[in-house]
Amino acid sequence: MIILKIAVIPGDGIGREVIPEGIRVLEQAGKIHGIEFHWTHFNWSCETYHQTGYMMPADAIEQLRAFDAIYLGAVGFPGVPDHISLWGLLIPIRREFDQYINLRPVRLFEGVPCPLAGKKPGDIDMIVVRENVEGEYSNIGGIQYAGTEHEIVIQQSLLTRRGIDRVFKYAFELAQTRAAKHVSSATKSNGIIHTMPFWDKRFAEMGKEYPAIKTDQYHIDIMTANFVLKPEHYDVVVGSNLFGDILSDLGPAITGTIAIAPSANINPEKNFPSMFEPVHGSAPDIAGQNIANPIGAVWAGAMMLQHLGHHQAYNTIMAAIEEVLSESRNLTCDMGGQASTQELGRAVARAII
Ligand code: GGG
Repeated sequence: MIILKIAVIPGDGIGREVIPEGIRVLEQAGKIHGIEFHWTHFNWSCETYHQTGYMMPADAIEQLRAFDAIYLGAVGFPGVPDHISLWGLLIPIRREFDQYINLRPVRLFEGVPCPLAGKKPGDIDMIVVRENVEGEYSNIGGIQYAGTEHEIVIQQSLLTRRGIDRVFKYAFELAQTRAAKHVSSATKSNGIIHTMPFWDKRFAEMGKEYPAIKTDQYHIDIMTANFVLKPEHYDVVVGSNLFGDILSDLGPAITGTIAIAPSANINPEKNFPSMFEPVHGSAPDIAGQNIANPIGAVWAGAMMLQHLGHHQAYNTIMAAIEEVLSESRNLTCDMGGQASTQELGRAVARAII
C-alpha cells in the first residue's frame, strides 16, 4: 500500500462543495490501485481573510512543504478584493514551490453539449501550458499622486530567459508525446514591444531543438477568435501567465462548461509539492446550492495521481469521467442536466471498478 500525504485547501464558495467529491473519487480509485490517502485539511480562504486579515498563516509554506501534493478548491469571497484572493494564497504557493508549469487540458467529452455547431469529441483536444510564476502577474509597479487628477499607475511584466525557456522546453517535450506533435505560441509582439518579441525569439530558438514538432504563433486576439472558429487546429498551446489564464477559461467554455476543466500547477523537478485545482473560481452566485459541477476538481485529482506516478489510477478516473458524462444521466445544470454536485461525484465514484 502506497501512502500519499495530501494537503487539502477547499477555500471558498463552491471549492468546499467540489473538493469532497474529488476526495470521494480519489478514495475509490485508491482502493483499487493500492493507494491510501492521508488528507490534512486547512481552512485557509478569503473568508478567513475577511475574519482575520490573512488568508493563510505566516508559516503556511513551511507547513505545506511536508506534503506530497496540495489539492485546492477555489478562492474568492464577496467583499474581499480580488487581488487579495490570488496574492494571499494562490500566487505565493505557486512561486514558493516553483510551480512554473500550469497545465490546463481542454477536451470535448461525449455527452456534454458543445456550444460550437458540428464539433465532435476529438475535434477539441488541446492542452494549454501556461507560464505560472512570471509575466504579467508581477508585483512590480506602483501608484503615484494617488487620488489626484495626476494619478499614475504602473504595472510591470517580467520575463526571464531561464523562466520562459523551461516552459517552452516543457511544451515541446509534451508535444512529442502527443499524436499531433504541434505547439502554438500565444503572443502579442505587435503591441507589446519588449517582453513579447523576446518571448517569440526564445520560442523560435527552442523550436530549432525539436525539428519534428510543427510550430506556429498567433497574436492573442486572433488566437481567441480561432479557439471559437477552428479549435481543432490547436494541440499544445504555450502562453504567458495572463494569456494562458485567458485561453484556459475560453478553452473549456467552447467544450460546454468551464467547470469541467482542471489545472495542475507543477514543479516538474519534484523538488517541492505541486498543486492541483479546478480552473473555476469560487462562484459565490451558486455556492451552497449543491449544483456546482465537480468534474474539474475530480479531473484535477486524477492529474495529481498522474504527477505522483500513479498512471493506472489516473486512467481509471478518466475512464470513469468519460463513462458518466457519455451516459448523460448525471449531468449538473451547467451541462444541461439536473444532477446535484454529490450525485455526479457519486456516479463517477461508482463507475470506478
Ligand atoms: N481554482 C482556484 C481559483 O479560485 N481560481 C480562480 C482564479 O481566479 N484563478 C486565477 C489563476 O489561476 O491565476
